[in-house]
Amino acid sequence: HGLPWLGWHRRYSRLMINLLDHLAAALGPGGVIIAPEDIAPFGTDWRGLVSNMPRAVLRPRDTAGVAAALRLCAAAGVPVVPQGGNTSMVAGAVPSRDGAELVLSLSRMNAVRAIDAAGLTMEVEAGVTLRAAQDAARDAGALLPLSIGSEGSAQIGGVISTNAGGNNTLRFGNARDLVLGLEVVLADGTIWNGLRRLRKDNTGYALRQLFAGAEGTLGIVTAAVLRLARAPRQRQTCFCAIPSVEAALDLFARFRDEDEAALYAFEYISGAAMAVNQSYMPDFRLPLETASPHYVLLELATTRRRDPLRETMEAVLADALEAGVITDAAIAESEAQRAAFWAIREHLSESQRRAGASVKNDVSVPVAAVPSLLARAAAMLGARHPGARMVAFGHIGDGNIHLNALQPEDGDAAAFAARGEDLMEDVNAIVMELGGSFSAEHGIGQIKTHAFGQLRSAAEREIMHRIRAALDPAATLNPGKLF
Ligand code: 2HG
Ligand code: ZN
Repeated sequence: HGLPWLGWHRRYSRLMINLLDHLAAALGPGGVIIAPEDIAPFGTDWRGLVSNMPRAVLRPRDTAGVAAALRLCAAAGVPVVPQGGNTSMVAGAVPSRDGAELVLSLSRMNAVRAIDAAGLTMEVEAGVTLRAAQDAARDAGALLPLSIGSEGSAQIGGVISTNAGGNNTLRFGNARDLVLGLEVVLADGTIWNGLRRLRKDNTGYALRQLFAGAEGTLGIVTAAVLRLARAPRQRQTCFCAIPSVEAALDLFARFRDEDEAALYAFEYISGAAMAVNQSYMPDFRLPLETASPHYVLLELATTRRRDPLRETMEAVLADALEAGVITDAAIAESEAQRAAFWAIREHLSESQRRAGASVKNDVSVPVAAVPSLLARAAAMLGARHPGARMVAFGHIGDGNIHLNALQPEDGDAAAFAARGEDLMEDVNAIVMELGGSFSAEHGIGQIKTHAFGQLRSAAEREIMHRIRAALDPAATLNPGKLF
């Protein structure tokens, strides 16, 4: 067995050629890609912040293939970067050094292995996209209650490894809360099959929780058993104009007070974020008569057959309107309209990407502190980063705001980006004072490592280092991330 490309790549050392030859033999046809034009997309992150080409891309078809690949790479001491849909907001799934690492793509492991609609679980492979998993659950009459803007591309392995959050965290928790069982391959090729589908399994360390959110630094997730929910029988979705951030929290409290279990999503969009959308979203149409300084998109849902959900929605809105907590509202009258409301929310990230360079601050604070966070951040930006536009939106019901700063209009993108680290530090100082987190749902990747080193205690980092050293002593799994 020999590789046809042997000889055309002088940059490959003898060791690397040997390794790639063994990997090609282990992974079979299509299992190793090295042509520069084919590997290029695997080296650049979604935001275009980092571009480091891998030496090669590995595409195993099954768990045994992942194990074989990691065994060979460990023996050669070559680092491996696991990659799913490559939608990380913190460059967590691309190499940290140019030309020195291998990317291991989970894309070919894309089987939905089993769905238990009565037991409300599903077993999926790591390369299944979140949307494909949602669709499979829905076809079986259930709900996979995790929804994020990138769900069409994001894959289950990455969703779990980064403990993704999104729009239904409020009601169902983060990705880790949906993980009942996991299958993981360690750096040395050891396979841990923990694909149990039990609601109760109290047998020592919760290993599945250790790997969730570990950003691929402890092992590669190859399959998972996810907890499902019953499919809602009714939904009511509403777009509201609100006069202030305080009013958004007032509205949140009203809905929670009325029917907490029915509150599936409660999202905030600032007027500035909406304006960016208006400029960059194709076919943008505001669902309300007039523009507002703030908006909320909220969704109620219920599995109950006889539940006056629409009446609940209308009654709470009427009271809120009367109290001046909202100034306008539109309730979706069809599935198409509901989709249109959500499209506006889910396009914010893409619109902002098109608008130029930005510094993303995915932060959280106790929910009651959100108004103070936004006010203090706006004042700080005005004083210390004049021209930077604050484009805030996010999961306000969780206290998680994407407090993003966009480069000045007609400003210089490179000059703005050069001050990005300072801006992030200034925002994080406010966040820490309010008892918050500098990364609420996007993780650390290679963009927030500096903040992680500065803002987490020595003890906390030391615990993580020791866990990492125990499972991956040579630190060959996703190097340059987290630490
Ligand atoms: C969202 O909530 C994502 O849309 C992306 O977490 C946030 O682009 C962002 O900053
Ligand atoms: Zn988000």
